[in-house]
Amino acid sequence: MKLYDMELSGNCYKIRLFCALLGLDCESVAVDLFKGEQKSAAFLQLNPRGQVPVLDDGGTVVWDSMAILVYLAKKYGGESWLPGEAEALARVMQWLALSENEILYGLARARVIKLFNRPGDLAQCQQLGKAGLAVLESRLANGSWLAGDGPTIADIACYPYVALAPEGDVALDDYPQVRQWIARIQALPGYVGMPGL
Ligand SMILES: N[C@@H](CCC(=O)N[C@@H](CS)C(=O)NCC(=O)O)C(=O)O
Repeated sequence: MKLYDMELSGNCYKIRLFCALLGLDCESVAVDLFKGEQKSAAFLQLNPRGQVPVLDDGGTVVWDSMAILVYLAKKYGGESWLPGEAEALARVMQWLALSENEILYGLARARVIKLFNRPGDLAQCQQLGKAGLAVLESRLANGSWLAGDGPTIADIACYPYVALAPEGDVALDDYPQVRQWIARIQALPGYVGMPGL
């Protein structure tokens, strides 16, 4: 299994983390985003969006971190990571939606504006990110994990950019439940970190 990867990308880290938790061997193939390798003709054959992460599992190519988490959970993870029952599956999907909206366009974007000097409205991203954190905080006041009694891919999808929020100048001091949830994820057997975590 190969992951087209970038070390500082939280979206790529989601996949490295999930593979580690599942005990899967995954070779990392570095893609240099600063040189624009993700827009090369060869890479666009893998992902027409021109983004990492992309997974190649023995010729099955899947792009987008959310889709890759679903693929890995279904193929190698089992029911606990992605349940099939209607309500339980919908609960996971709710948090995947949050990960691709408030977390990606809020917290992750604030981080790239600060860390990589990317253009964007920092204050607006921080405000959106905080709205997402408030939703997480209220859920985690009533449960240890986002979508059920144990960890699911919802937790893996939300975790990286929430834990990295201080790199976008969004402090986690006001979100004690979120901080405890971060500690619970970091205590999972097989957990691996990334730069900044
Ligand atoms: N929704 C996508 C977002 C992927 C994404 O934004 N990837 C970034 C790195 S974190 C990227 O490749 N950026 C380079 C570009 O867009 O040119 C996912 O979850 O995989």
